[in-house]
Amino acid sequence: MIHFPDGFLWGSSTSGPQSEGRLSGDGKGDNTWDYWFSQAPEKFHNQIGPENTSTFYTHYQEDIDLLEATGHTAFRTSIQWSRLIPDGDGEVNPLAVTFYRDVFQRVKDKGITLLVNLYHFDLPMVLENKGGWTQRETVLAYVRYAKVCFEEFGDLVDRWITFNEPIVPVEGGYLYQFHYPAVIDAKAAAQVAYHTQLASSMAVQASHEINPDKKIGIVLNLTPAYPRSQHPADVKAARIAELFQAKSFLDPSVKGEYPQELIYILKKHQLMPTYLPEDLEVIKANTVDYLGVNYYQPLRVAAPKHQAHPDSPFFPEFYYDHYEMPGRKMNPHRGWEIYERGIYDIAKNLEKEYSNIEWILTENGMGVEGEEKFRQDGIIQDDYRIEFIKGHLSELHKAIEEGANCQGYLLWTFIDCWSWLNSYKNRYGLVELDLETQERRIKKSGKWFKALSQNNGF
Ligand code: BGP
Repeated sequence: MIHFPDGFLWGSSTSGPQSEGRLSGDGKGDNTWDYWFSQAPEKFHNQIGPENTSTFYTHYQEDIDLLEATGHTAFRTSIQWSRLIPDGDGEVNPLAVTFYRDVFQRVKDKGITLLVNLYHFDLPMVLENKGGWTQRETVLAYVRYAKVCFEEFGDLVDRWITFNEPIVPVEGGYLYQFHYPAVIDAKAAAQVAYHTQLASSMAVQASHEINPDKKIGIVLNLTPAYPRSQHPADVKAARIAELFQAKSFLDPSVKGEYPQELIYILKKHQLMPTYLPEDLEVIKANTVDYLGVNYYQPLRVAAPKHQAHPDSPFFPEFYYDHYEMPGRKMNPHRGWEIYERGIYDIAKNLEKEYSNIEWILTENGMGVEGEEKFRQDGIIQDDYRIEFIKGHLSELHKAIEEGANCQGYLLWTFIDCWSWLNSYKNRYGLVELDLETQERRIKKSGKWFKALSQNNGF
């Protein structure tokens, strides 16, 4: 039996835009996903858009009962900026305040630790139309929004989160075209990344002023970049991939400064963002109290085979190729590698290089396409998910025994939810969602997870 430390948190993560859905008269404004879907529904799997997410807005009372039924001692969701302040920087929507207060109160009444994220890829469209995160005005609007959240909900939230995986909208929106505005513009990408970091640091500052007793962190998708071999060229490729993928937010968020080598590369390619010297003081002085770590799959890279064409737009892949390791273990239902040891390596890296900062594993999970084929006697028999969780928990446990400062494990996700361009393609939940009827049914993993939580191990 593997036992976790007393008080270790067990639960799951979801987000507002992926679970709430929209109801006529709810006062929510459009965010970039609402707009993009209205313009290009064909980009979204089965043309299911953000309006039809898992109806948490109307089912939350029942869903919070399911948190208890699946053994949650912690739950993470996000506030939708476009619900609270529909145009991003104007009036507060009173219906949103009532909704979130009721949700948070009910979670608290069950004795569940509540983690609330302020931003999960969802920019109000009015701000996007003014240039979005390329503009400093968006930073200021975000900080105002964050302060409204701290003031309206600070009494109910246990831990705040400034952003979820901030590198993803940078890559998706400005390099690889899977988030709006889906352009290819590395200079804008660097500016957006910088403004997001500044917004996060300023929100940390505001939170510490308004709710000094509350911890605030940032959620990063961290994976070490594993080199193909120990050849110096492969090792260099991995070091640079990690600068872009992880250290671009990890270092300023935890250490208060950017890695010199990243600055050097950005300067070399004329990609340095515009900034004010005093911003760097703000970033330096307002590091996070804890980290959320999302981990699904490792990043494996090799030295690039080819040199970039001088006229090609800049991509981080000028410095590395993605690499598929022969014999890797796969989740064939999602097309992602499974590498449990990644958790241990992340934990060791945070322990050694980031002063053993407190952290929570805020996302880890197994997406499965066509999961209904695993239904037997009315229940999804997701033994593969149980094995996936156990494998990762074993590595996490080993790291904790050796001194890692991890305080909890949150699975992605609670109830199958909508996921950006993938919509409902990949199912991740402990609870199955019937898209036709909106009925919720606990999967085998949901029952197992309750036992895991009750036993504080397996
Ligand atoms: C994470 C995001 C989540 C969720 C998850 C699964 O990176 O934080 O919002 O989408 O990935 O992704 P997918 O459904 O594409 O497999």
